[in-house]
Amino acid sequence: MLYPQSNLHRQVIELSDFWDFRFDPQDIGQTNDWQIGFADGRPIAVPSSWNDQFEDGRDFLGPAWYQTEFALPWGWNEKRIVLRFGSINYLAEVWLNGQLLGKHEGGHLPFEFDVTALVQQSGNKLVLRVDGRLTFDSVPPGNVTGDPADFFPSHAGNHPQAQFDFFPYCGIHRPVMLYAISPSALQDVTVQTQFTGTHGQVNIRAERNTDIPSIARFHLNGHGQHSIIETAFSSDIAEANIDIPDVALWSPTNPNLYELVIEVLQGEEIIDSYSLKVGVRTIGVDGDQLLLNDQPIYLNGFGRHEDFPVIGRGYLPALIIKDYALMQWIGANSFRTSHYPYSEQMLDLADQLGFLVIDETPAVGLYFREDGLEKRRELCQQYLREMIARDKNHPSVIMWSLANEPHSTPPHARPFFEELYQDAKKLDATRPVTLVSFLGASEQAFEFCDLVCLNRYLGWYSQGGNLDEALSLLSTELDLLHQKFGKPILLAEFGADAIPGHHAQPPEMFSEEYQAEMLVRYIELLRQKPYVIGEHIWNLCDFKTSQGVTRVGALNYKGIFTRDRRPKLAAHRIRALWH
Ligand code: GCB
Repeated sequence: MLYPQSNLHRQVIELSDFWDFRFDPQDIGQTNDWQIGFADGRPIAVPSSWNDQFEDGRDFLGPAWYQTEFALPWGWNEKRIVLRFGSINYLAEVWLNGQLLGKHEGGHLPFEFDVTALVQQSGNKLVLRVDGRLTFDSVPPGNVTGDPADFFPSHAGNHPQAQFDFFPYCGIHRPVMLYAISPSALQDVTVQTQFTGTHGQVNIRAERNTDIPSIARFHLNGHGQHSIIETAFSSDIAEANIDIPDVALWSPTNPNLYELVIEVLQGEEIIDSYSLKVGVRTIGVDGDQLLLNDQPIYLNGFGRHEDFPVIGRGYLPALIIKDYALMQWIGANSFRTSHYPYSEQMLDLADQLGFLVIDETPAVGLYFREDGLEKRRELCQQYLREMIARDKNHPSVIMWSLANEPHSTPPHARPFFEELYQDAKKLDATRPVTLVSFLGASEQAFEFCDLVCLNRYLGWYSQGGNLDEALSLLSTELDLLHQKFGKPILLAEFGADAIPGHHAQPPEMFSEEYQAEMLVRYIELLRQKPYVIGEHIWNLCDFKTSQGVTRVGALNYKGIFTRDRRPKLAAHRIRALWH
């Protein structure tokens, strides 16, 4: 899926603004024809979560209604016009001028509709019904009833109820865009790269929805390279392999990017053009190592969240810059998009700044009771397809994560994830595929995943306050996991809550000293294990979650920065280790 862009042949406008909004607790909107337009709306900022914008409705998860009006810019006649939503949590239904365009389930991933036949020059009325309610068969799930043993550790008593530990923010979270392209414009581009010695190669596949005879012209520029290659479309596909005799590889220390421009020509006329940044790099697992450009790479970084006061999970460009500044300051080289795909802009900057990203689907807190399993399977497959379609061209994305902490002990969890693993490999054979688990040796997916990603909180949820015992257990477990699976291990989460300003010497739980000591001792241990390929601290920043007895102020305090991005003691200690 191509991110919209403006150039001589394409134009994009954003509909981000103040829109009209209504909560619909009785779910009466559809029977009262709100899809045509509704009265008594109040203003709301789009994009952003609705939860923290008003005095009422913080814990209300839906349904709710949005509406706005727009006119087309000058010159869009005879273009294909597409309406694109970057992320809406969780279920969106969309009407344009009273006509249903369609539905999309699942937040954090984009979807779009061709609106050419429906859109007018002016006075267009766009209406959305957004439902953030979590059900036992949604992914991620919420309001799961039954035997807690089926889904331990559980967040069941928390409010609002979700099967995961972050606030279930709802609404239109990323920009809404309208774009115009030629009816025979490019629909998709896939770039894969490889190299031998100093010789690089970029393989490009361009796709469109028409078989009108056309030529694709590929330009690749940068780092002394100026190539132009032309190939005719064979039906709807055109492919090119571009050689780079003296390649500047992409890596965290040298995030070299080339500029690829693809033009589509019908006769002499250029009817479309699309540009993309390309980083030439390879990634793979070999024995106990993770190899970037054939060299072992060690990941130091974080699990994170898209989360900030007032805006909730809404797109906030300054926050993205700030978080990269903090990660650079502390010396991180990587992060996981726990527990859902982050914005496209986050990945663009990872390409540019040289961060390695484990891209995770929204499948957090999955459980395996039979009821609803088919629906959960379909949603997981859909999210994986959508995530790979969106993010496949980013050099920064080095791995796909199928899920976080599924309750995957039942035997049928194995074929469930094996199928998803195969799907991921079919969609993209160039990246390792993993799953992040708390189960350890009993995680069936570790048998076929390319590497083991483990979450551990010894010294916190168990062995609280007793770091000597915690570290000794961790050491034994890691060795056993390595013996059993024979794969590299990433400690994908470890951490302790620290209330900012709370101190204790000797260190005690919840103090900044305890958090710092626990993290440093974990890292010292991990560095002694040759098969450990990385350490991802949980979490970069404190973040909002549902209310419950283990979450003071409805926050998870495992950040080594506060929610407003100030360092705790641990941040300084980790910086000393990572530089
Ligand atoms: C985990 C989860 C993460 C939680 C964390 C915690 O294992 O993956 O979503 O926030 O533990 O702090 O309990």
